Amino acid sequence: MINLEQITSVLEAYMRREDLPAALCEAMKYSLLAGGKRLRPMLCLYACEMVGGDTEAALPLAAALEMIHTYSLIHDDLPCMDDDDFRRGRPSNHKVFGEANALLAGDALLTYAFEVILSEGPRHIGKAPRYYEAAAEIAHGAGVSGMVAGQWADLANEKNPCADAETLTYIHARKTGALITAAVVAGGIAGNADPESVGALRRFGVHYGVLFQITDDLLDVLGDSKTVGKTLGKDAAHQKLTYPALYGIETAKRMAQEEARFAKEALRQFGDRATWFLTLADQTLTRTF
Ligand code: GRG
Repeated sequence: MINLEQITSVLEAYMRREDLPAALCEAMKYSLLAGGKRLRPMLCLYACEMVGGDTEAALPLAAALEMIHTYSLIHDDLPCMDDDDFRRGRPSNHKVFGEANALLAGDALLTYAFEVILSEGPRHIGKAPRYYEAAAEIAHGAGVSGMVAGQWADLANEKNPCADAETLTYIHARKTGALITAAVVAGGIAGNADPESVGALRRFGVHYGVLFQITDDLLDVLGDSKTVGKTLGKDAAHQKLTYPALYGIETAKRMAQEEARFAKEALRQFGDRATWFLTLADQTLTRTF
């Protein structure tokens, strides 16, 4: 059974190691264990299960995905980036621990993610023979061709009056979509999926990533900050290039519906086994957090 509590208890276990420096560990745990939807670990574990893999072997990959995602949120909230005081329903990491410590807590989560993946590999390679291929997919999604490139382009295009639809797609396919796609694909590869199934999972990830971003942009305009757990209205304040800003709210909503349809179609070959993903796509359209 894959659920939020299971993922949180795996994360807690990884953070319970006695040899980790206590104060740094506190700053890491403050954000990692603060809540959050655990979307990326869920995508990874459900993809592994859907293709008939052993989800136990994918657990370190799933935990690492959440650590990487959490580091990106901590860094994104820093004054030199998106400058946000509120995240996951509580003050941002740097508001509690200071900027330098928040930067280091993020660095520590990013590197610890790969320490977890690599040190757990030998234990799981028997059940997940392509475990390291899945790990490479995560590194690719998180790094220089993925999330970091997207964040770079996002910052570079703030207040850019010439930024267009192509730039918007470039930014969000990487900043948000790359780690989401990596989560789904890594789960499939850890489950030893055949190339056709990996291709289907990748298509789902790409479309679901766009869907997730459009709804994130819409929440920033239409959502309730208490329910979302972060400051809203910031995209407009920073003159960010977003789907509602470029296309208007109604068109952005229609685009989200279309992306949900493409995402669901991508998984047609899995039939009923894709139910969790199909439900997720539908629920994302009306999400409130
Ligand atoms: C600092 C390299 C670097 C990247 C930052 C994650 C990110 C890239 C920016 C955050 C800005 C943002 C709101 C992006 C939209 C999509 C997104 C990643 C939302 C947050 O993810 P959720 O909704 O958060 O899954 P929880 O807290 O539920 O895990």
